[in-house]
Amino acid sequence: MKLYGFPGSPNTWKVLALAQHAGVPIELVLVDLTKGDQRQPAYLALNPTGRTPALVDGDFVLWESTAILQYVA
Ligand SMILES: N[C@@H](CCC(=O)N[C@@H](CS)C(=O)NCC(=O)O)C(=O)O
Repeated sequence: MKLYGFPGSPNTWKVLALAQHAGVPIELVLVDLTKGDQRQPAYLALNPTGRTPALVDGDFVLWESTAILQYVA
């Protein structure tokens, strides 16, 4: 699984915290909010809201951090 997010964001951090606590391996892919990466077409194709985080698990894409928490759990 890959988590597209920004480490300084609580919505990214809480997913990483749960994954670490639960022993679920997740690779963080940096979406640099300070550089506007969240508004680039490649990211908007994953998450049209332009907000982080977004989870990618194979062909499955999920956004909204609370939904991602439930999926990881
Ligand atoms: N309801 C969304 C909120 C996501 C959100 O607001 N993310 C912020 C970072 S904590 C963001 O990406 N902000 C960048 C922007 O709005 O341009 C969730 O829980 O995932």
